[in-house]
Amino acid sequence: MAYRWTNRLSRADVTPEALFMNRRQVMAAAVAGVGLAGIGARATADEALEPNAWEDITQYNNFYEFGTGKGDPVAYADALTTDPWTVTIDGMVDTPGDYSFRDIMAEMTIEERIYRLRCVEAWSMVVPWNGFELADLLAMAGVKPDARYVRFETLYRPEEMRGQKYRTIEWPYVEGLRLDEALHPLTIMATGIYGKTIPNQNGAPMRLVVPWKYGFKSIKSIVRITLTDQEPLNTWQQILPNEYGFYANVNPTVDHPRWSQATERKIGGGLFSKRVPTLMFNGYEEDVASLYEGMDLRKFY
Ligand SMILES: Nc1nc2c(c(=O)[nH]1)N[C@H]1C(S)=C(S)[C@@H](COP(=O)(O)O)O[C@H]1N2
Ligand SMILES: [Mo]
Repeated sequence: MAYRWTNRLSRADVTPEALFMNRRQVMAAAVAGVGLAGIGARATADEALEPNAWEDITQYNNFYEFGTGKGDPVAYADALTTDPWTVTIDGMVDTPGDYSFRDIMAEMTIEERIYRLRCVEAWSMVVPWNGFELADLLAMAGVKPDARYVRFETLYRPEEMRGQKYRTIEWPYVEGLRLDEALHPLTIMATGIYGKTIPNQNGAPMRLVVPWKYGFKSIKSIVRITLTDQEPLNTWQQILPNEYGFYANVNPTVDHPRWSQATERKIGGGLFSKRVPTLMFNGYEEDVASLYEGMDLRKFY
């Protein structure tokens, strides 16, 4: 605990809560503005008026379980029952079993971590998470020496997660980390944001946060954690292997095949604000670069 990371952000850096919660509407309003301005003065004044980027931002969806429409998670996530909640921890652990979320919470120490969140679609925010280190949870179950990876699964419950009635992706949503990434003190399980219990739309009751990786690695509403010696095949890698890899480390020098990763649009920076440069490992280079020493980050994207 009390781990000090290099890139300490402060309260002043945090994306205002209203913007964090209403980012879809904010972005949609920005696009409407662009539409009205046409290619007039206002549009040309915006150096970053890239139609594709706008489209990527407004059409992003960050909780496919509730649908692919941009407002779906906010509109439909309330239907999810998060109490009681059971997390199965299995595979290469000493004490596999079903752990109730309440029991987990009773064991863990909750602290605040202010982290950057950089989506693969080139937008970013600064989020004050509340949570505990994943390493502490894994220690509860006891990791066996042969384990090398951790595989995570989101709940599959189509009665409450209406997006799961459609085969947009192969359910359940799956993510994975190498064991050393999972045990890194920056890696947390978030149970709150902005000092409150985490809202359903953001992955209640418990979601992963790995701040040096693209947002899609931060799997929401986790029900299963499996220790394994096989590299897990994560959802986006399975659907679009040329675009999304296993590692998904934030890296401004490795572009997505369809857009640049050199810069990002900071939510809260103003509707027509300049894009800001994307930082290597999302600004956590000093903390995590050693995990990838000698690896070709272009190959292991
Ligand atoms: N189960 C699940 N987890 C998910 C997603 C998803 O669709 N389903 N979207 C991911 C993506 S692409 C991002 S950017 C983050 C967004 O988290 P936020 O909505 O809390 O900002 O959640 C990630 N976790
Ligand atoms: Mo994302």
